[in-house]
Amino acid sequence: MSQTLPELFAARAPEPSRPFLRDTPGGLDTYLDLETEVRRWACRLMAAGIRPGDRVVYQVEKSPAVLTLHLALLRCGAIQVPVNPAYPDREVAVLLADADPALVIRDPARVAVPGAWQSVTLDANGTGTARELANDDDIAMPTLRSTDGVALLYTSGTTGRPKGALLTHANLVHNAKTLVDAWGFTHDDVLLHILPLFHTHGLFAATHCVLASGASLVLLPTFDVLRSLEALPHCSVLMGVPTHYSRLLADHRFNASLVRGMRLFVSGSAPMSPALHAAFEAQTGRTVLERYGMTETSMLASNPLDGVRKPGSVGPPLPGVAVRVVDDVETPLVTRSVGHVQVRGPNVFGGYWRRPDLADKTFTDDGWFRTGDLGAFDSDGYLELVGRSKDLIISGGLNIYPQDVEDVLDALVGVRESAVFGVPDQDLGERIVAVVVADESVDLDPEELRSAARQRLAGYQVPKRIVIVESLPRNAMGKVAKTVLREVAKEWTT
Ligand code: MLC
Ligand code: AMP
Repeated sequence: MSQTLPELFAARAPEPSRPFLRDTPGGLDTYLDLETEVRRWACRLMAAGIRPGDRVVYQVEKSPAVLTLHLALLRCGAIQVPVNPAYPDREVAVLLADADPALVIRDPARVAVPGAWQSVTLDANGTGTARELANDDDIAMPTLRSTDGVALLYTSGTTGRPKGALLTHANLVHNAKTLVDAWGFTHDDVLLHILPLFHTHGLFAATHCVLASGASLVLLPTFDVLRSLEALPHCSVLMGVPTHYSRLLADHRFNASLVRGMRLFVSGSAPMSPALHAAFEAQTGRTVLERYGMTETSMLASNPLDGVRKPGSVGPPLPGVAVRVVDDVETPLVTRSVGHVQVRGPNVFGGYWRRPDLADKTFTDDGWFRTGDLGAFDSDGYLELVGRSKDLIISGGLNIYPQDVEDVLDALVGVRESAVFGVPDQDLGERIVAVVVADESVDLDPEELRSAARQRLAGYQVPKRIVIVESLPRNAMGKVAKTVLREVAKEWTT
């Protein structure tokens, strides 16, 4: 029978006295605390007029209050829109215009919400005007359906037309149940939560595995190597992006003895190099379980909990998820042939918010979702990702769409055109850089361009280096040849 997320979490909730948050201030020590707080917030939100299908945007720093808010919004049937706190107001305004929210919740430190949206504040301590929303403890919670929308996660297009992936209860229930089974979660697990709470990795994969198994978690407000080293001996599972693992490995205290109580390390959101896998094994005596996911699909493939984990591979498709590799005309390919990765299953979203125009590009005629990733299956049915057909940089597990950054650079005074691309980086996997062509007779200063770009982009989107060039290399079609630029960039010293 189809379930909603609140039904799944209720069915899997442990004894109310069981721990929920450990070593984490915020008043959510037990599942009873969590239930009390979630119920209170759900009533507040309903009393404030939030109804099923309403969008509620939150752009707040990571804290236990975000978990409460996430769960309360699920109960109200609202479509939640978590937004990266690093986004500047200009980008937020674009998302707000698209999401058209009934309520916006932001950190009190930020300036007023751009636009005429009903808004309240909430800070990392769980205080703010959101607490002043009228309460009505007797308010009835709405009946939800598994096909209802749960969350809008914006992918690219913050400088152009936004693309919000709309995920349903059915999508996320499938993901949570599948991961709990595949990764062997039980209520004895303690997850060390180091990820942001505005992406599918930290909000859904990590948090929902805990809630759908009655486990507990240590919630760090930001990723911090020292605090992680302190917490790890009290935890059993860690989920991170490769940058987390390379930063932990850089500290010699991250070793076999420290992690002896850990049963599982999961990596995803970006490729983990075989070298990093090997370094991890050499230093800890353990292996990382690498998996593959996407905002639009949640988790797709995973190396096994028990059995062979292959570095450089993301493992077989997860149960219930169909993955195929096809050529340019969408004919399925045989084992070991590299092609476009496509996916189908109950985990796959239905489409982008208010963007029916994208349906044909997003899905094939027979309903397969085009991931934009390139890969091949090996003879054991493990998927190996080898690249991407989409123009995307993944830096420290965060996606940067070059077009978004090029639009900002091109709009700067004195810039004729620009090209943004990623180069290999030891720490971030890929590092964003840009080449810029100046208008005739204009002398551009790269550092001034970076500062100007910073006014309009989130910090992680700002090119780490800008190089002024005479012209951009182009292919026969007139498209900027980024492969040529990547080769040229290899000569750069930093
Ligand atoms: C921060 N900065 C980055 C960056 N993160 N620059 C490039 N790439 C990044 N990923 C910049 C900031 O703008 C700032 O620069 C400086 O680095 C320090 O900021 P910080 O906040 O102190 O960053 P730090 O703690 O070092 O963050 C690194 C990180 C973080 C790896 C912990 O980026 C992170 O949490 N990444 C995980 C992202 C994630 O959860 N992805 C999942 C997506 S879901 P300045 O100049 O502004 O001061 C998905 C699907 C799936 O992909 O499969 O899971
Ligand atoms: P996002 O749009 O933020 O959900 O990012 C999804 C993209 O991250 C995928 O399409 C892949 O390109 C990439 N990705 C996620 N996990 C992995 C992985 N284990 N290896 C390589 N790429 C990955």
